[in-house]
Amino acid sequence: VSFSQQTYASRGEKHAHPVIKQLFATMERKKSNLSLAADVGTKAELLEIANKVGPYICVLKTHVDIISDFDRDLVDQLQALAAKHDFLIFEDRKFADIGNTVKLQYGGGIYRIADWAHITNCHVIPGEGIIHGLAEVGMPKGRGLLLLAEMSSKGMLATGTYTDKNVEMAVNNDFVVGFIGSRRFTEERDLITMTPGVGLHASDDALGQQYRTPEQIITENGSDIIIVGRGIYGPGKDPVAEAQRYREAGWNAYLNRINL
Ligand code: 5FU
Repeated sequence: VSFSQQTYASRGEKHAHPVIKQLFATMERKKSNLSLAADVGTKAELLEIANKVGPYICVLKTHVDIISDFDRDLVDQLQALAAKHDFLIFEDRKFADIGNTVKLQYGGGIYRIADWAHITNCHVIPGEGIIHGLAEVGMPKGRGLLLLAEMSSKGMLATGTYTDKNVEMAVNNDFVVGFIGSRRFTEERDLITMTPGVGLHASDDALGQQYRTPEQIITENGSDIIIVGRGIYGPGKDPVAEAQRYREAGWNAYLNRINL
């Protein structure tokens, strides 16, 4: 039976990676396959939305390098919110350099991403060494890595053999727990997919972002988690009401899938 037809709970029980075990258990407890893309510019705004929307999400996705007043206290407070509301933290860093450099970027600098992000991601454009470099830092800390097998934006170049190579590298590296992309890519090791570019009735933005619905992504394509940003906190929106809506839409799409 394909992993797409199994429950998150049963996949979590069998999963070999501690982060994904924890993730599936959280998803089942909260009945949520929703990740919030919290692209706000200040520490106060990030903490506010994480606290408000936290009860409805399984993963908080961050871009820490857009926070103008980032500091260590932000990380401490985010971790406290992750514990309070039961969610994981995914820093959408998109590493893309040689193994030795990404090692320094992941473990060090101002952000010290490996110290607090359960999950991060990378492009495999430099070759497999990028995974090995990140694994040296992240594996001992029990972290997990997603590969950018596809992107959501118009004209993106991650297609065909490049996408296939992502899948091959993921299967062969235990530090990799899944993909960013639009669908389920493989039945090996239950590698998960998280999908950005999700909107209930959003039109594509002016800078190339393309949106699909939770039904297309979860029910039809077999992805595991929807990532939603502006659909939740865009102009004029009530973030709590929208998060509840997306959580319900994502969960119903999942129920429809496992009942197929
Ligand atoms: F890898 C990707 C991708 O292919 N598309 C994306 O949109 C990541 N993203 C991120 O998801 C992007 O950086 C934003 O943080 C988020 C989408 O936000 P939106 O407001 O829902 O469009």
